Amino acid sequence: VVADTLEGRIVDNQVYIETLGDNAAKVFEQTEALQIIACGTSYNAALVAKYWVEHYLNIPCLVEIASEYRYRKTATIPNSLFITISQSGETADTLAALSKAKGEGYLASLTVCNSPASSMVRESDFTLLTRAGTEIGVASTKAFTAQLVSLLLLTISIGKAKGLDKETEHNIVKALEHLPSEIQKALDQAGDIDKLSEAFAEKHHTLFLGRGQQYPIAMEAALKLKEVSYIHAEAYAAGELKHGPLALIDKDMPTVVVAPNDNLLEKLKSNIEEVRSRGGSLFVFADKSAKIQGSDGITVFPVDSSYNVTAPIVYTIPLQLLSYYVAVIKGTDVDQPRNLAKSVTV
Ligand code: F1P
Repeated sequence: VVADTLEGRIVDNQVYIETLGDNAAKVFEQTEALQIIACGTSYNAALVAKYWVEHYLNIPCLVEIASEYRYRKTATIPNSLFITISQSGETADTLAALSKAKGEGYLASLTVCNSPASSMVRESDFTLLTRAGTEIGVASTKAFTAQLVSLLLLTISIGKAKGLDKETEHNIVKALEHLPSEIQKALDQAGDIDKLSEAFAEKHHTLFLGRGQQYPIAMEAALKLKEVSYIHAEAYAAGELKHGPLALIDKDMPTVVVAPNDNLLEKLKSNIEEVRSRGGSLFVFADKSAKIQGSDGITVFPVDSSYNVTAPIVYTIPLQLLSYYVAVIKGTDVDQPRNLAKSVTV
């Protein structure tokens, strides 16, 4: 899916996004802020984009859940671009937010969408197709990784119109080119995740922790576990632990930590210790180079990810697989979870 999403969009180390059309570059040149609106998994993708946009483009990126944005009095940052993200392109709240945005003074609207023939594509000025194919399952999985790849391509595209330096663009493109093989390596670990999932199936709750651009990945991992295995799961920015969630830690509360080897790793190691010293059992998805030791109470699952910028996409794979295998053990219907609909049109 990731390879399909990238296919033809990187040529000679440059990003080309044909579905956006020629006029997009003119709008991007004027763009001084982004407002992204989405629901569910698509909202978590938007939160990752916020980290990328503010880090690489140095412009504000506001992210809001569609069902909140559509009903409140909002204020628009001058010269901002309105973006919706949706797998189905038919989600009622996101469509209503798009319709509301038309009277709010945005430069233009753009949708990152998986369905070419959808209402969202029809109603938006620009479209960036995610090309994830048909999602059979109700819970978004391949649409999520395709959204992330698309949002990173979009970040570069906006960046180019706003003078992003060539070296940064080149480094991000290099990371994207290596992504399909990194994803494949993660998929090859499915058997190990299957074994790991046994530790979760009997539990009633799970905590997920992440920092920086991996915090939204922890949120998505918690959402997936909830959706397909019906285990109560919550995600926290690891720095928030001491502001409340630490009270939940005991031997019956597994804590999953997303721990790539980045500039936040040392902080994250202290958070791991905060949980371990209170008797919590930890499952740390860590970069091989992060040198996190497994011990009593700490199980380390190695993840191979060489590029910081694309690490959120790579770490998503084992976490999605974890939900899948827990659901298989519990015998829930992974493709059609109870009470959920593929396209939330009301
Ligand atoms: C949003 C969403 C999905 C979720 C489920 C219900 O849909 O919350 O993320 O997995 O399918 O709807 P969309 O706007 O991305 O189609």
